[in-house]
Amino acid sequence: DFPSDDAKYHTYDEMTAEIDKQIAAHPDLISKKVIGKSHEGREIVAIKLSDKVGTDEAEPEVLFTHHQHAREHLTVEMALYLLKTFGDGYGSDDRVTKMLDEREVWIVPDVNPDGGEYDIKTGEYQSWRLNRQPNEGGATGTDLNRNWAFKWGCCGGSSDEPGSETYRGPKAESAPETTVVADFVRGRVVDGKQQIKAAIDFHTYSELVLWPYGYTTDDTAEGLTQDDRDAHAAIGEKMAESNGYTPQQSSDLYVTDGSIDDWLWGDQKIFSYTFEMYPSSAGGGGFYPPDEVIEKETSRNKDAVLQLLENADCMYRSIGKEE
Ligand code: 0X9
Ligand code: CA
Ligand code: CA
Ligand code: CA
Ligand code: ZN
Repeated sequence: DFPSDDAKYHTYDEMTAEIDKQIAAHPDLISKKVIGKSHEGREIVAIKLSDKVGTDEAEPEVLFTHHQHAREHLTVEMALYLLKTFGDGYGSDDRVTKMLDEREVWIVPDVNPDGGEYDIKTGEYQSWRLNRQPNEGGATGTDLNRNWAFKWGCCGGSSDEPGSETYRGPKAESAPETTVVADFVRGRVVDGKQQIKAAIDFHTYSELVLWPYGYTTDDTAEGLTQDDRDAHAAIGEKMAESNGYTPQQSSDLYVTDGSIDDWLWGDQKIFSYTFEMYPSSAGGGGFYPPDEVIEKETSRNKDAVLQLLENADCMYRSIGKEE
């Protein structure tokens, strides 16, 4: 379990109970489906929020993913915050109501449940990042955010050594957790069209809003035109204005390959962002900020999330170009 000082954080079971409670309170608005299982057999779920939640309507879809990295527990709280804010805000909060009427929101609250549970198992944090899949040679774990099937292992932005904190796995999508989420995203292609238009993958920490690509420091690249880059940047900068994070291309931080944001854009043409949440530096608690900050640091992203939803029908409007 979490250390008693941090009891407000949710374990996997507590997260599941909270999701089920929100669904019971708002059955017309929230549903969930099990999209697959982790290496150790835990259910990975996708929560859907929309009016007429039981119907696949022709509305832009937006995806939020959380907790690829085990020790980044604040991102699960971010998912639960979104669930509560949208569930309870429908009918009273005008922006929320409009977005649930006109969008379909998907939340994958826990991409790496095995790693997350391992990190808190002893009651003392383990600083664990990876999943819990064994490797040849004895080291455990793959960095899920280096395991995606776009430019996998291309560019020195990951490691081929089991035991490394950025071990990319023996091949792309070798981790079941990656495949489960990738299959879910691929499954949102209906009549040849990807329904998901935009996405945020939540991490901690550094207070950043990042956009593709991570594999190259070039601003544009194959499949990422100047307009694509400019629209990512325009909306990324506006979102960062609202939460006070720093906006930049992800490779400005450091080069990565096989990360989810590059795959979402490069393979699926989904506008994709990585948010690095609180704190801005190790001084604020690093990967383990105290539970007292959860409310403030999750609600801090409400406006940014609404902005992304509001732009999702036409991301190019942000640069004065309708599609
Ligand atoms: O290295 C990562 O995967 C992310 N940082 S973290 O400290 N949470 O591990 C940053 C990923 C940003 N996206 C890309 N660089 N593509
Ligand atoms: Ca506390
Ligand atoms: Ca709907
Ligand atoms: Ca739909
Ligand atoms: Zn991370």
